[in-house]
Amino acid sequence: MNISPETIAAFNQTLLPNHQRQFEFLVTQLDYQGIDVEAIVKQLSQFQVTIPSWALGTGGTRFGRFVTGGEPRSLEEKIMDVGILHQLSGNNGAISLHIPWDQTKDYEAAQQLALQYHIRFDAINSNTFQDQPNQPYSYKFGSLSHTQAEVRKQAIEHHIEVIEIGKKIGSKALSLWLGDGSDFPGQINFQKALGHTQASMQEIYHQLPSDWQLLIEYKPFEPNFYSMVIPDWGTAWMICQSLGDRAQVLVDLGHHLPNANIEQIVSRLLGVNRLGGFHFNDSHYADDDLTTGAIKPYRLFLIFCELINGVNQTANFINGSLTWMIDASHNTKDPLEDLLQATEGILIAYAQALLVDQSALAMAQENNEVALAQEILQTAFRTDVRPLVAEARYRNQSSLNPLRLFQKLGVRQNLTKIRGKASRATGL
Ligand SMILES: [Mn+2]
Repeated sequence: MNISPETIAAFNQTLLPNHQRQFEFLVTQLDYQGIDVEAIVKQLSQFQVTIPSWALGTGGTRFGRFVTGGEPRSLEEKIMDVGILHQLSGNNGAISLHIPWDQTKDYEAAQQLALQYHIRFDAINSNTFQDQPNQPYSYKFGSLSHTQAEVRKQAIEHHIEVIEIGKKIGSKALSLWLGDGSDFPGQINFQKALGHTQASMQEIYHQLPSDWQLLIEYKPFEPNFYSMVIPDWGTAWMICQSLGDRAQVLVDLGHHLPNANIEQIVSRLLGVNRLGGFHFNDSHYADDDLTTGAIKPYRLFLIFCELINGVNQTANFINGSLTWMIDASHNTKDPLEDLLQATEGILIAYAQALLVDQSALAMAQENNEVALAQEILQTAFRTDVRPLVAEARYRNQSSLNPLRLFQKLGVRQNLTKIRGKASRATGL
């Protein structure tokens, strides 16, 4: 399925008069504040958020899974779905694969198909948190951290295989989240488990092509409920330090204990040049994987403020090496509608952060003007920037309102007709 530029243009025509009124009103306000609107719109139109292959189907919970209908049945159909998202939004020009879920016989053909949709392959993900059929050793008691050398060896070899697949499709990063840990006190030796993990990662790191990054993702609990081998950014950073410059920490918004100050973590990692990537989602309790911006939009905005502030001093984060990906999965919403909403939420937070008067904020901080500093941030956050985001999409020849067009065209109904009601995306 394809959404043609003509279809998008015709739809945009119907929304254009109203959009233009809103955009011009906002430009007048922002001009008055001395903000360079053109520069912001350009940054928004260039910003690309990667879609993970596993978010294209219903995620489910440990209690069950409700089908959506028309879920992608193969890697090719997953690429097509990301293609649809990118045609609508103009901000989803990359897909992140997960091995073995996305294994295919013909990676060349997958690459060709992605090219047709103007999609590139972002970081590739490994999986040692579940056993695969015919696998000699089980990961029930860990993988890279396992007490037995043969299990660790199997897990290391899996990662090397993932790198080989990544090379075929043009990925430039291996993303590693380790489910290893323990459920009960005394079950594992903390020092030994970390030592094994570090040694295993060293072997993987040595196999990494010179222009690749190793992204290490931390998580405080789940699937293990007493301890995780890499529970926090400090441990991930420690491992990165022992590996080398191309090992970087990946921050997943849902991978923190309640009320953690994630923006400060982002700032710390940027400060030591170890922030490698980001997984966007939102949560109320733990790793809820809800739509980005649906629960705590102010926190998302504050994170973007730190990103802009920190990266300005080191590198340009849009064209730089940071990986941006949505990592969400749930049971109730249409996955594609959810991803469009998440992309919008991310772009809104980014746009708001771009409005912050950085020099005024720095001065307020230097002078300890607490109320003023807060006011500067809140003024930006409370601006309705949706016309800026829509304008960026319009200039990309994408839809002024992606979600509405998705629904109007009956995309899900069409996909269900082609793929069937009970089709199931490969994954968990
Ligand atoms: Mn993640």
